[in-house]
Amino acid sequence: MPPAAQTRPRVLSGIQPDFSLHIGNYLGALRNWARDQDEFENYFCIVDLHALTVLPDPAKLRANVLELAALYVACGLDPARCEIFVQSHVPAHAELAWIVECLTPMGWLERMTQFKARSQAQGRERISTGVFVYPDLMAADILLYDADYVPVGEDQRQHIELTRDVAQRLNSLHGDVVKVPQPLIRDVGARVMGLDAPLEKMSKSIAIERPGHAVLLLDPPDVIRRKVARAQTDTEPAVRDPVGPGVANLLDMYAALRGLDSRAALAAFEGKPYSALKSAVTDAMVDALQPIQAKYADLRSDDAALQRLLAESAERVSAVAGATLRRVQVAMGLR
Ligand code: AQP
Repeated sequence: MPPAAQTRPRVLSGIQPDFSLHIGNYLGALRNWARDQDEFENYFCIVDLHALTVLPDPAKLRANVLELAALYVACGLDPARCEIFVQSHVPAHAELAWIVECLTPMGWLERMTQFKARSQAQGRERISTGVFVYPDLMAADILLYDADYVPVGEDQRQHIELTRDVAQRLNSLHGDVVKVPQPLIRDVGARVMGLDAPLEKMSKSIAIERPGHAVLLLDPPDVIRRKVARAQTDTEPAVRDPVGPGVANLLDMYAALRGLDSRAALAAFEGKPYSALKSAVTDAMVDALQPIQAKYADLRSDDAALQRLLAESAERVSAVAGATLRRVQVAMGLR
C-alpha cells in the first residue's frame, strides 16, 4: 500500500510481541481490525520497543515478532490493504517519544492504572523506567501517523486519553501540529476476563504464569477444551440470571464469537448446566481458531516472505512517520 494522499480515516494500533496472543487480543483487537479494514487506511504495528520493558530473552523476542506478524495476517489483516510493520524498524517512534516525554508532566504518568498495578505488584525499585514512560511511547506511535482512530480494547482507553492530552498540549503551545486521535472501542469483546479469575482482565503477562488464565490463539482443540472446562463459574448448578462474573465472561465470549448480543446468549443457556455452556464456548472457539491456525502454519512455512513484508512496509511508513517527526521538530525549535 503506497503512502498516497489520505482518502479514508486512518487507524493505528499495535500489539506487544511479549507472549502468544490470547482470545482477548483477538476479540478486543485483531478481529475488529480485520473486519473494518475496508473502512480505513490501516497501520498495524508490532510494538517490540514496548515489549522491552520486561527485558525479554532476545531470541524469544525475535521469534515472537515473526509469530505476531503471521498471526496478524492469519487473523485476516490483508497486507495489500494494511501496513504491517515493526515499531523498532522505524526510528521516528523512539525520536518522537522523547519529545512526548518532555511534554508530559510526571503526574499524568503516575495516574496510569497499568503503571500503578505493575509498580504495586513488583515494587517501584524494580520495574524499569520504560514501564513508567510506556504511555508516551504509545502516544508517539499514534501521533506519528496522524491516526484518526485507535481501535483497542477497553484496557487501553486511559492511554488514548493521555495521547489526546499530549497532542492538545503540543497544539496549544505551537498551533495545529498533530492530529488529536480518538479511541475506537467496540461493545462486544472489548474486555475479556481471565478464565481462572474473571475479575481480572485476560492478559498475556498473567497467562505466562498461569496457563489456565487464557485460551491462546495457537492452542490445539484439546487444550482449549481443557482450559474452558476448568474456567471459574458460580456456586449455582446452572446458568441463572443474574449470572456471576465467570459465567458472564463465558457468555460474553460466546456472544462475541457467534455474533449474538449478550441477552440472546443468556437466553440460549438460561437453566442449562455449566457444562453445556462450556462445551458451546469451546466449539465456538475451535470454529474461530482452526482456520486461523491453518493459515498461520502456511505463513510460517516461508519466514523469509514474512520478513520481506515487514521490511517493505517499514520502508513505506517511514515516509509518513518522518514527515510528522519533522513537523514536530520544527514546531519545537529543533529544526
Ligand atoms: N482481555 C482483553 N480483552 C479485550 N481486549 C484486550 N486486549 C488485550 N487484552 C484484552 C487488546 O489487545 C491489544 C493488544 O494489547 P496488549 O499487547 O497490551 O495485550 P495484553 O494481553 O494486555 O498484554 P500484556 O503484555 O499482558 O499487557 P498488560 O500486562 O499490560 O495487560 C490491545 O488493543 C488491547 O486493548
